[in-house]
Amino acid sequence: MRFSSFGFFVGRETMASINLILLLPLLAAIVHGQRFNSQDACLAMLERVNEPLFMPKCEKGIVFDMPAEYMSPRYQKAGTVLSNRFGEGNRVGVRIPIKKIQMPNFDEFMKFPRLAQFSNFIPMHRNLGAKLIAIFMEMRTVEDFFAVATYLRDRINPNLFVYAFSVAIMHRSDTRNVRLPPVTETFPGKFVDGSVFMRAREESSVLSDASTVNMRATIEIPPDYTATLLEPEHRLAYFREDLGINLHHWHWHLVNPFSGPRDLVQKNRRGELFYYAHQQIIGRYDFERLCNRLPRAARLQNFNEPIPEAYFPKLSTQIASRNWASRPGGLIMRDVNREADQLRVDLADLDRWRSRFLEAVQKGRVEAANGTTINIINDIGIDILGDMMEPSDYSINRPLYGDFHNLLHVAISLIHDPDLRHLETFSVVGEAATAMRDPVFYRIHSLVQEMFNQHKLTLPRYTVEQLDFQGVTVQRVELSTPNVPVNTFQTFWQKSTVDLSRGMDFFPRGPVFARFQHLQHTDFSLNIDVNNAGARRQGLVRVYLAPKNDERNRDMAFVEQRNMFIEIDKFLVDLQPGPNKIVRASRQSTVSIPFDQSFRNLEVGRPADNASANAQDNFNFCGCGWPHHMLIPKGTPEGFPSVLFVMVSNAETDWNPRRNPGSSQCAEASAYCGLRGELYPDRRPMGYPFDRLPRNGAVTLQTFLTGNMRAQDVTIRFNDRIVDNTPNNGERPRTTDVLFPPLQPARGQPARVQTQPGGGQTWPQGGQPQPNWGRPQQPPPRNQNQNFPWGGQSSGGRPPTDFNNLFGGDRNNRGPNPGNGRGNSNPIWFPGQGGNRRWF
Ligand code: CUO
Repeated sequence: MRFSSFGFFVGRETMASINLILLLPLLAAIVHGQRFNSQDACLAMLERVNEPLFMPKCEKGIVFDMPAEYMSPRYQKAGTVLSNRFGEGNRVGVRIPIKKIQMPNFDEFMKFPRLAQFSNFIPMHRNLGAKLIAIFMEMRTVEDFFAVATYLRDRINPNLFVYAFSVAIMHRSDTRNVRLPPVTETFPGKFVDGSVFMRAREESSVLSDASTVNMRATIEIPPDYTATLLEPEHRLAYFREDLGINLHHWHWHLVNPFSGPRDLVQKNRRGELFYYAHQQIIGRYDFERLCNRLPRAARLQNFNEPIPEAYFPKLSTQIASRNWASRPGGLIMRDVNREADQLRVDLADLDRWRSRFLEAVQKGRVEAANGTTINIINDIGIDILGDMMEPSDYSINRPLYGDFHNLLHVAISLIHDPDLRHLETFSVVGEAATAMRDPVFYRIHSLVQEMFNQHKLTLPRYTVEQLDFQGVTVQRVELSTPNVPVNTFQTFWQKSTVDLSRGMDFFPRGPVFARFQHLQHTDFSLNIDVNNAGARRQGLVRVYLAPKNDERNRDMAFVEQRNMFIEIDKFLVDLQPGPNKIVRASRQSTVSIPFDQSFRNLEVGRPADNASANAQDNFNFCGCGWPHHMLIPKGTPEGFPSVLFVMVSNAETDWNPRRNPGSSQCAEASAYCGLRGELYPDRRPMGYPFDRLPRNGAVTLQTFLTGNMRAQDVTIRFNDRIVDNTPNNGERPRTTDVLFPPLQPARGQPARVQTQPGGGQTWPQGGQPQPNWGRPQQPPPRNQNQNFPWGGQSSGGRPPTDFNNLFGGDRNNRGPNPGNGRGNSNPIWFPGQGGNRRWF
């Protein structure tokens, strides 16, 4: 379906009129002294989604100059009057012209109730979302796109609108540099205690004018508002309810929608990324559980047994002013049959789909929809299984393998009202933005991981030759954190403040600050000594962390421990012949994004429209990474024994150079999210080298190590204190930027490498001095920089605008390799699996 703008319906003989019509928006812009600004328009669209669009939005007072018929029928008369009246006062700072185009019939979307909750896990909702995304994506120009969005925004369900609009903003070539506000701002009700709104309303109405607005108190969100420690699962609330973690999960699913236009869904290794991102979530959660003296999460095995985990979210839906449903312990899933959502889920179907998945894994091949079978005992198998499990639109055979993971979310989320007799909607586990709050999420995904793991057990084990990097030896790994003994991580609580006013649709306006507590760790750096017996070359450094002991406080068996390694960092180094000393700062991690990137106020400090492409790129970073404050598990006050693993591999064979080395905006947190418009950087299977069973004889981590690896015992020491970064000079912060100074050096910088011709030099007592954030100490030479996918020289150009090339194209493309006839001669495919690497 493609909709033409109004002008294109006019005949050829009226070209002059066409030109005039096409110029109208521009003329309107000139009249108002503004030009169309997608970032302003996006922010205004997503502010106060329950409030009509003709009202001024954002601090700037943005008003859309739109045709009267775009306003919702309820306000068409009043809207025009009001909109003009706003213009008479000071409230309008920016007018955004909206083009008049011919609107198609949107009845299908309007039938979906405006006050309903929207869940992508429900097929009917998902189809609506996919259709709306397709409409947004197909609009020819950014003005047409915003015309349709403006028309729909006050007519259709706000949750549906925000989802499809956000996906389109991220993926359209003409808006991909537009930064979305975090969903915590658009729908704060999905993230913070419902009582915050009542208190916010009171503060806003009492302290409403210019002389008192700055006296509004910051609203404290206590860390223990969903339960008490009588409930053992509540020990993990700081993880499950963390704003950054839930934002990450929301963002991940926005970047990787499982339904929609083909090029948008079928990204490079998408199914495998679904596997890996969630495998890491479970690994991290289990790590935290062990730190809190709780056993690892048990997978949900029997769909007919009571679920002991309870969850009472205490969140308000905001849109309908209802509470999200709670789930007392001991409820049992039942078949779901809800006509209004066109939804039927039989538990027997879930059982059947699970059996078919496991049968395919056992046989080592899956059956495609056309009846052919496809071998999955190879590197691509996990990608096929990921799409099949979720499933995405590109499940190999949806009728046979079903809708397992999505409908398992749905069945549990409707456990309290499976047949709609109480008119209740789904609970938090039914939506990506809220699912990770509920303990049952981890039971669902532990089951999913176990099913994937069954497949990984069938794969050939890595041999020493495959793992080793000839001539490269990791001689020493040392973790240094200021003011604590070497090889110790230090964690503590921190309080941070966010402004929720964008999502508060009540008057009077003004800031609404909420302060919450979250885990944090002290900055650390890794010091790695590597000896290179060969010529100068590039190495790829993988850094993982795992617990040492199991629930019984005994050494964890390596076959289990390999599932517990969480990725901390991955980066390239330039290895000179002889000894090399590598220093890597924690803030450079390519797993995480800094806190202030998740929550930054997009109206403050944004580069001017005519700023350089680089300045805009650096502002418009990708928000998908793991939150940096949750990079290191909590540990224990006495010190939680863990092991830090470092492996240096051959970058020539393991790394995909970037296609667009100058487009830095999403480069920083590739590990769980991939890179926009690029191949997944690491050519090895995700989770390598721990994704498969260790070779025979490698029964411990120590015996698994080859010369290019090293394991270092470390301790995670939790300091039970709260650091409040709120300035105490009487002025409250306007944004979290104030609380978190800008992070430097740029996260695209490679690790600092020092070569020590004489060798043998040790680090000064107490570890490395803290890095100088203000200035990279040893930038790589210019010519060498070009080889670093992490940043390198900017091309100075804009990101590619060809939508078809976004996200790296087809699943098979892992970059150049000889085995599949797609590229150069880098031997990334393992000799043990045969030379002919045909996947199908
Ligand atoms: Cu992210 Cu089940 O896929 O929540």
